[in-house]
Amino acid sequence: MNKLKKANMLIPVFAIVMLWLKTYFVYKTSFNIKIENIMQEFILFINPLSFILFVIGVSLFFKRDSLRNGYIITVSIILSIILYSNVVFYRFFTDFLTLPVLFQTSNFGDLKESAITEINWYDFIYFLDLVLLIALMKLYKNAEKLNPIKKLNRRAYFLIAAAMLFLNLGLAETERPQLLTRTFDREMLIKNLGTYNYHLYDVFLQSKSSAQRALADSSELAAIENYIETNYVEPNSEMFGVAKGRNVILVSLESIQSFVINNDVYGQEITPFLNDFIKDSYYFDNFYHQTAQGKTSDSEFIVENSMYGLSRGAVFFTHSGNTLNAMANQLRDMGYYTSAMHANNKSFWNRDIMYEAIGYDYYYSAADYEITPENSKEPWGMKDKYFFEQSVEKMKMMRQPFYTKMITLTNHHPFHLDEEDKLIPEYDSNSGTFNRYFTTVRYMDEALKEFIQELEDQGIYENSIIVLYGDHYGISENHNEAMQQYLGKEVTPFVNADLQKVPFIIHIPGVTDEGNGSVISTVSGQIDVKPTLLNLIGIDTRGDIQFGGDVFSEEHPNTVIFRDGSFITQEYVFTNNTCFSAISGEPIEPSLCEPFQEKATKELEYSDKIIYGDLLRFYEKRDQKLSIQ
Ligand code: GP9
Ligand code: MN
Repeated sequence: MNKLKKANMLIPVFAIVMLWLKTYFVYKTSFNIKIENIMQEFILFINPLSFILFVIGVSLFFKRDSLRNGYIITVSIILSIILYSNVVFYRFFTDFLTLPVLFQTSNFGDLKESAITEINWYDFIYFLDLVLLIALMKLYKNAEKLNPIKKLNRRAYFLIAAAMLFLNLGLAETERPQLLTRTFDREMLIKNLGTYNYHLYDVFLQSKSSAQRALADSSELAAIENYIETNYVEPNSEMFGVAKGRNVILVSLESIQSFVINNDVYGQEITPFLNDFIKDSYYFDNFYHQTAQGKTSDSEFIVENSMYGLSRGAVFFTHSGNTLNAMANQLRDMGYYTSAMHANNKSFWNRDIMYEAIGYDYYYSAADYEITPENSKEPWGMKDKYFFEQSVEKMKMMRQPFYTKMITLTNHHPFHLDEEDKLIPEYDSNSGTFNRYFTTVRYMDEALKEFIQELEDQGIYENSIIVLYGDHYGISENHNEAMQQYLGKEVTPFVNADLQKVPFIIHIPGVTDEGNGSVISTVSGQIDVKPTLLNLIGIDTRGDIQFGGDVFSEEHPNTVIFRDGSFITQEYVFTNNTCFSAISGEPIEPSLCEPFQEKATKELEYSDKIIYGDLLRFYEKRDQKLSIQ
């Protein structure tokens, strides 16, 4: 009898303890969670418990052993899979999963190869406890008749579970006030709430955003319009309209970071073409990517709309039905033929759907390119050189003026290249990813050189402006050790913020070429691209819903805000919840950063409000002041 009773609770208790300890083990070994004091460590330790207690606690209601065990093992498997998916995701993105990302199923095929490189043979240890659990269940199989748990005991159990939850929330609130209202930083949530509660919270957020659209009305736009008008950046009058009537060729450069510019690997230039090209262009050397989980698609959204992406998931997926007033929409209204060119499946990042809203007349996707085994390299398919070559052929047929947004692909993780395409040696460090990165960047640089030449040969170059920007980082913090070796200095949070710089290059034939370019060091980001380019074309953006400003303007605020609420100004770098001096790189008095923190929070909230409420459907389009003819 006594043995039976013990077995009664043994299995649920074992499952609880194993899941709990495993989760904590994963926190400590697979995620890089910054712990500042003993209290934070304690919160981290207890935070998986409340959720596990609740869900395993449900098993106390079962009357039959087999049912109860079936339930416990199912829950354990599901939680283990969630945990492990986070581990794999984190290895690649240094981030945690969110519900919208999980539903990006059409990406899964293409991402598979990338993900596989992040799976290790020893990962079975993440599931070892399940084997023990099953063994234990087998061992006590004979105890078929369960002593039903007394109501009182069950109550006591759930009371403990609830107490655990409130203890956790209470401690988290003292450690991090307003945790749930300011959800820009996923790491903070995981650290304080625990991974399972966080996922639950994520489900809640997702439902909330669906409700938000239904409830939004036009009055919400007024305050935002006010804010935008107050922060409006007047164009630089000398630059306004400089590229009027020209074709706009905007190229998104995959995974390129600014540290490769004018840099070398064992004495060999990484980007010899770009190093020359920037002398013939406006080159912005303090320009940052502002993407989050939506990676390339976030950069596209930000660049096209001068609005922020979302803090969770990709707006391309979560809000592809929204009304937008994108750069492509506006150029199309001005008589431009607009298109996007990218030799990948059209549904990747839900582009085929989202591009309709952005306003491209046509999307030249994989189906429009001649892709053969000879001109492609798995997993990402068509190599940049061929992509550019075939794209120019298409451009020749386009009605002018045209606007086209091209997206390169070869310089994508895992950075694989055919032998004949390797123009410089790999770097030598403990990270293969990091070592290969330089060779694919070098390949992309060569492809760009041929592309510009081709544009000249085909007579498209003269009447166009060519704009290049990096979409997001290529080297995540997982490769810090290798990065440290390469840079010859420690990758502190401050240095890491600096590494988020990506190139932004505006090349205007007849204006910037023949050595007439210049380096512009305004602190800026992808959010500034739309107003900057539209002003060059001669389109006034006053009255547009936008959060960026013309980078050529004296009035530009010299600030960039990131999706997690961190920011960089000329004087300060606020990252990792620490205020640094931008000059010395040393931590400084937090209060110095506070006014900007408020501005950053407000701006991100406004941008989110527009997206969640689909507020641009209420936006009255102004008459365009200029017509291109
Ligand atoms: C896929 C390409 C890469 O089409 O844009 O996407 P990423 O993984 O960089 O977001
Ligand atoms: Mn990308």
